[in-house]
Amino acid sequence: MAKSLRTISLNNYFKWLSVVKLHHFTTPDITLYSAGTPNGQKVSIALEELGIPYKAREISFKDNEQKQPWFLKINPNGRIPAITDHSRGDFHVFESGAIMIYLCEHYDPEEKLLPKDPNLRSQVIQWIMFQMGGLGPMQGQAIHFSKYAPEKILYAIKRYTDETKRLYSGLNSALEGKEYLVGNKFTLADAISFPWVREYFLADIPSIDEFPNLKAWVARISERPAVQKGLNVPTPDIVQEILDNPEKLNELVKRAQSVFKWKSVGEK
Ligand SMILES: N[C@@H](CCC(=O)N[C@@H](CS)C(=O)NCC(=O)O)C(=O)O
Repeated sequence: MAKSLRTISLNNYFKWLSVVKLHHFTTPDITLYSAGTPNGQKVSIALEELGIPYKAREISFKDNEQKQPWFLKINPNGRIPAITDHSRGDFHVFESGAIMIYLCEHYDPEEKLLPKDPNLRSQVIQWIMFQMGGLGPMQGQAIHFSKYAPEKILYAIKRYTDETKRLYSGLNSALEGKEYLVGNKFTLADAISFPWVREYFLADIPSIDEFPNLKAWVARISERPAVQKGLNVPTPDIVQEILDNPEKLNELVKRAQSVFKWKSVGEK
């Protein structure tokens, strides 16, 4: 590992000490391997919301670091995010949803993000599965075909964009009369889908005005201080840069295209 680790959470370290005293836990020592994408941001948002001390290690897609042998030992799937929990014998976890559940199982004694009540817990896990099996893969394809594919395949763009909007409408209905998806408080259910929905415009969806509950939910979550911190790990948040300066969209898409060099999905 040539790059140095960046310690980003001294505040979390002190916050955590009080939790340790109260619940007799050991202090966590976690490395997060990530890049500035929604799948990585979900995990840094969870870490920040839980107030867990951690170090972030940026994985360079430009150098294809995610496919290097040392990283494949941590995540055989060769993708970010992943974590290593040094406080539990260098235990590795990959797949963002699995990481978020792991963090709560070990480091959420106050049930901040994952309730213990079986019904509420089931509801949170249902939204985790919805995101991991539906929203992430579908919106990911919508973004790929509308922004990064070397040729414009209208059928593929429409198929994945329509499916993403269908998934948004499910979220919008679930949010009717509610501020958060489960149990009237922010949980993993919200943390996992939020970084994807907020970048709807990358998926050829010009606005989410037709989903007013979802739009208000995005605005509400964006204001959470821990969420803002998590979005800027391990690099400054590009989506916010585009939201602030929409004319930067093309420039940033070009930058991403050059990083992936037209890499197709599933390619090694
Ligand atoms: N299901 C995985 C998806 C991870 C994923 O697709 N990560 C992307 C960035 S968002 C990645 O590492 N891409 C690099 C590559 O495909 O080589 C998860 O949720 O952790």
